[in-house]
Amino acid sequence: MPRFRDTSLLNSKPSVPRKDRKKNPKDIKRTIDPAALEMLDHTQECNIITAFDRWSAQQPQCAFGYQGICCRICFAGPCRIKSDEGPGSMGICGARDYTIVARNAIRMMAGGCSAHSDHAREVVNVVLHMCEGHAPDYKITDPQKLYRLADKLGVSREGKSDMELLKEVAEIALADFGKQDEKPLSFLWANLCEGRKQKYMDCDIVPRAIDREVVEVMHRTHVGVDADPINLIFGGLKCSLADVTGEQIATDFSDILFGTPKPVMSEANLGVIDPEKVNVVVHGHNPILSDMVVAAAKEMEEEAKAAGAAGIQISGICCTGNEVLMRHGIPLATSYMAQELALATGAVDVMVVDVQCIMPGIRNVAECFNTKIVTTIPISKIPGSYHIPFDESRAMDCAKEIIRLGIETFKVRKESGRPVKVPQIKSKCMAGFSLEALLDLFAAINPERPLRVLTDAIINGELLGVCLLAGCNNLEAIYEKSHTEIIKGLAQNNVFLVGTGCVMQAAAKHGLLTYEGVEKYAGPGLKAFIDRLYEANKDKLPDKLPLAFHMGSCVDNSRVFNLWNLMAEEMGVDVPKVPFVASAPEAMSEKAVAIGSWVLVNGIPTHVGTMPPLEGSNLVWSVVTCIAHDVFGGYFILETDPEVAVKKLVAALEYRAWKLRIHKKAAEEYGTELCQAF
Ligand code: MSK
Repeated sequence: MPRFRDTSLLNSKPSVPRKDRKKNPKDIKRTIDPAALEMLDHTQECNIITAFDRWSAQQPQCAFGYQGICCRICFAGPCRIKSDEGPGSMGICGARDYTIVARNAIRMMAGGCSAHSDHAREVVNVVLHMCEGHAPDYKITDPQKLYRLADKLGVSREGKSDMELLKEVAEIALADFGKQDEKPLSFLWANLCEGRKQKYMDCDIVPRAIDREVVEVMHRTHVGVDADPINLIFGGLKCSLADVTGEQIATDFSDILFGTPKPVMSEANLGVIDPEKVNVVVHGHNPILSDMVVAAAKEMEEEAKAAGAAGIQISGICCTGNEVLMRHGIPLATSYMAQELALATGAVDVMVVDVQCIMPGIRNVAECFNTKIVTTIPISKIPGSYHIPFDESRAMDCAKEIIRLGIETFKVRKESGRPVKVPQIKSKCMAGFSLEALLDLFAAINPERPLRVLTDAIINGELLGVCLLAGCNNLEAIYEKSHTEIIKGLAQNNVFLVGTGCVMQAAAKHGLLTYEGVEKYAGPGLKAFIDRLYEANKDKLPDKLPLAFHMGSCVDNSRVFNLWNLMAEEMGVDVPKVPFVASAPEAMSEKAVAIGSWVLVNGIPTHVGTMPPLEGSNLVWSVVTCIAHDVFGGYFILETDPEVAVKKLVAALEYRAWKLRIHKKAAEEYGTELCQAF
């Protein structure tokens, strides 16, 4: 086989070694978001403390924790290992650096899996209760999605009402959480291409039940159980596959309940907060609550006007913001790292939260104003906040109670005459690209085989490949700088961009979810591809297509998981041969660790722009960056410099596309099967 032109960039080693990763703790203005910068001046002036100040106060952070070699799983410790001192440095129990780093890492995977899947369980429970008549405010909004799901799971639809069918499908989902047999998870197996199924069976990482895999990780990482780093990591990877199953369940049932997203226009950044309106910010993750709040606000518009407001402005933060943006075009206030800055405007009347990514610090900022923080879920409370328990049997009443509190707070705000500070900064954005919506765009060009539109564009070289942009914000990086630079850099290299979570919120805020973004940053191949898609679909689109395609919330990474499995099937290969990469430029949460792990196991090279706590063990480092490639085809590219990250992601895509073309040519020339080696 001819040699690939340049393999120097096919490596995972960060270009900046640990000792040179310098940060200036005095510079708290670690962002490129103009609205956040304006608010940071304001918070400094008013002595309002936010995450940006706390980041500074935390410097320098513990080097043991940073590298993953602080062990706290029993209280004989904490034990800190100096791996460069060799085998003599062990925990009190004798645990070596590799055991400690691997144990810590897979506990993070289990944490992420718990969060995604508990979110999913809540959605399925609402569905079941609705089918039994106990959640009257919910309904089946997308029956077609239900039918497709039933077909995929092999559930007969004959003679069943929609509610009966939905109940049967929901029971299969619930079984995936707690079944006791050794069979694979239904919602995982129904979505995998054959190559991946075989790989997971060969590697003995087929998850059996979501809850069981989390419990197994907690057990095997208890003091004195599993000390073998490879065994530990493979156990964690099994749990990460349970995580994607939870995400799949959450997405599928949310679409059935609230509708499968379609392209929609909206706006993003703090400028969407309107001081003349009752401002209710939905924050967290689960659409079970936020969708109902959106519906309640529509019904209560007149009540708000009677109180002297110009109306009700709902806006979103984090992934519940993504959920209501995708389905209803609700604007985004901001993303994870700037959640306190939204409150520091003084114009938010109620911030209603459910689960995940809610900083406890929001309560302190809210106290500076009359803002009400409302928690709604029994497992997620913040001292000093209001708690309105969200009860699915009277969901609309609960949502109205929250809006009413917003109206009352608005009245007090207006009567007080207290000034507010809202940066007049916002960007137009297009979102709503579910997998179905993407396939629909492709189908306008090739109705029989819609995915061919994308795969052909890659094979003929118009596109270099596809990149999933996922993950959080992390002040280890400059807030939203890596996100935006990586999006622009990949677009210039003709990479088709799909994304979820807070990355897409950054893209929305910086004008990258618009056609103007295409005109400014897309390479000629990507621009031609997006223009062709638009031309074929212009009658049904609200605007020209954007530079990056927003596919939803964290759990909606399942949509992208479906996309690359379908691409693999369309191309007749296993996933590691598909020119697909992923990037989490500012990863932060345990959920991001779980996602990154299953993306890797799926066979996708995965860039992480903030260093995960793995550097304490060379062995674990080698497993996730090198051995993972040989076994699964995916590997981590750990790179803090966004410019270098773009080069490495482009190199990974070029290598895959080059190999695929050569193998295809060889198969055609010699009349053989397409080589499956990656
Ligand atoms: S909200 S998990 S900070 S993407 Fe899903 Fe953003 Fe990460 Fe939370």
